[in-house]
Amino acid sequence: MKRLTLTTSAIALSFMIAACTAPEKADEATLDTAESVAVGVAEADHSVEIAEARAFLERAEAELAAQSRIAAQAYWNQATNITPETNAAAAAAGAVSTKLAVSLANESKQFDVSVLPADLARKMTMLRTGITIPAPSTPGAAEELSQITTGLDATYGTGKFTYKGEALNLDQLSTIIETSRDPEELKAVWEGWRTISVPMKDDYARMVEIANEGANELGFESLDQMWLSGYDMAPEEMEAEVQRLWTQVEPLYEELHCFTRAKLNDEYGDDVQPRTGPIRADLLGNMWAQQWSSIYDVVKPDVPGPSYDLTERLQEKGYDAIKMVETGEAFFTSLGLDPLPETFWERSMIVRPEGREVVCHASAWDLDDEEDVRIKMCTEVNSEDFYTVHHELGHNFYQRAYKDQDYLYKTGAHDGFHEAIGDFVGLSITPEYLEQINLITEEEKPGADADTALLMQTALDKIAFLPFALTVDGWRWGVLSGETAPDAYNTSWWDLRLKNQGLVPPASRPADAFDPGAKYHIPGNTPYLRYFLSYILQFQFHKAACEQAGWEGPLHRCSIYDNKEVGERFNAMLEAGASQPWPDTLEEFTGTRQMDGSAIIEYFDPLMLYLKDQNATESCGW
Ligand code: X8Z
Ligand code: ZN
Repeated sequence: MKRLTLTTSAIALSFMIAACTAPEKADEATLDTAESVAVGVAEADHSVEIAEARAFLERAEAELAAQSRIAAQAYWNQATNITPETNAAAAAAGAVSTKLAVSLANESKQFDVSVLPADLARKMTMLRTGITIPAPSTPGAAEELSQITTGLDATYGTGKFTYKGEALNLDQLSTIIETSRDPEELKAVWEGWRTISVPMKDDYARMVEIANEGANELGFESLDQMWLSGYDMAPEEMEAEVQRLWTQVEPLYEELHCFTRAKLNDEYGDDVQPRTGPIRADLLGNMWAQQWSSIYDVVKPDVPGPSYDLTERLQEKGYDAIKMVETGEAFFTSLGLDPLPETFWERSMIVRPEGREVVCHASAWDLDDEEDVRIKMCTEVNSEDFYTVHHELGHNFYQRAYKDQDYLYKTGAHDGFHEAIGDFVGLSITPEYLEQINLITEEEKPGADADTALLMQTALDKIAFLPFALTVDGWRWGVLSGETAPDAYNTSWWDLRLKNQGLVPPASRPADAFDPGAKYHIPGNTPYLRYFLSYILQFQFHKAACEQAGWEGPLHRCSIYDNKEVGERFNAMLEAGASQPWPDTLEEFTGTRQMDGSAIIEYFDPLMLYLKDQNATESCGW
């Protein structure tokens, strides 16, 4: 996560949670008397170093906080108005930020963390691991890197493809992918959007080169290792954790893939979508096939479902973008959190402005690390954006909650927590809740017989997403570690798309294609593992919160709306920020210290039974 915005991490500092090696404080260890005396002497010997470390960190935090405000404003100006001038200003601010972060990280090397008290050691480690795209201290490197990252961002943000004589932006092209059921049209638009990233490839490769020099200088073998160091454990342990979590949910994805493929085969026939093997990526209702709920009409199980459609309902009830955000805010305040500050409403960009280019990909911002929180979205009145509003507000409420922490602790317990907060709230948008806020009537509230249909809608987004998230950072780890050379960028992408998601492109890809660049977080340099973790964690939070609320029914029917007791514990989790190792924070809210896929499995259990039954005659897998 970038320090300054949550979702565009290209240029700036990203002080994520401290890594693996933060040692225990000596005085916390269990020691016999003789050793205690020895340690006492040793501690006394280190008092000067400890005092110096404390002074250094105070200065570092003050300098970073000041630069962060300057850079945040420059990035905001660029993202909400892309011009050569704002690009240049953002690039300049980014270079200053990177140089400051790198120089402080290098300075921190003089301190031996093993003799420091835990909180100082933790902050030192955060300084060393928290830069998303580091530059080496070679003259000119930070400037070159910043130029590249700002340029990549702008290329993505202004990307257009001319279809049927009209230059269409990503929103317009996405609408076609979501709504068209004409395979020729889908293929044309899908391929068309991927023309915008062809020119990114050389810059991307150069960026990887410079950033790896930066990572080396900070003591990491390569940048992927540095990214994986932000989780209070060794990078290899974290990779094993991810694999463990994926193993828990993979069987459910395979059933969903199998069922979806059969429905697509029914819809389009063998020539377009065969009944066995991988799925054609352009048929899944999303530009990147990351969430599939837009093709619910095609995948719909043959069971009773809810009689209303949330998008239609929002439109019929006269919702506009502001009302959607107000409704999201009202959920958080129903839990006892304070309303958003007035400046949120004055300064946020909630709809796409006319007459200027903006980065439309939704993001949440914290411009002063105090009260100046904002969102930037091109909100449309539909169900998808209703959820996205809750997602973004989750970031803002988190930022506001930890504002009194020290600068380096003003971030999520880990980046997956930050992404999970708003989505966790979104899991409480149940039929019961929709009735409470008058979007549906009592009579329209679906009964238990609609559970399979409701769960299918959710699974098309939440379960389909998991292997996509693994693909994005699986690809990036290969690239950043040097295992994947530039000439293999695109083939490696499709190898992983096939392996993890069981997807293929609609036709073979051109030799110059750079398909990863057509997904925001690649040119935007936002690490993606956070979303995988979030999709696991949000169900863990939901289950824990429902237990706190005394809920006894199925998890997918539980809503914590208006529950102040849950809200209090929720707020405590948010206020902690990154001030302690994330397992402590997780334990305080959920009672467990490990991330765990069993809550998401339990949530979808009735659907899993249905899918297995339906797939019994299919030949699943790819
Ligand atoms: O980028 C986002 C958020 C902002 S942090 C809108 N998400 C990922 C994506 O769109 O790819 C949320 C889900 C995954
Ligand atoms: Zn987010």
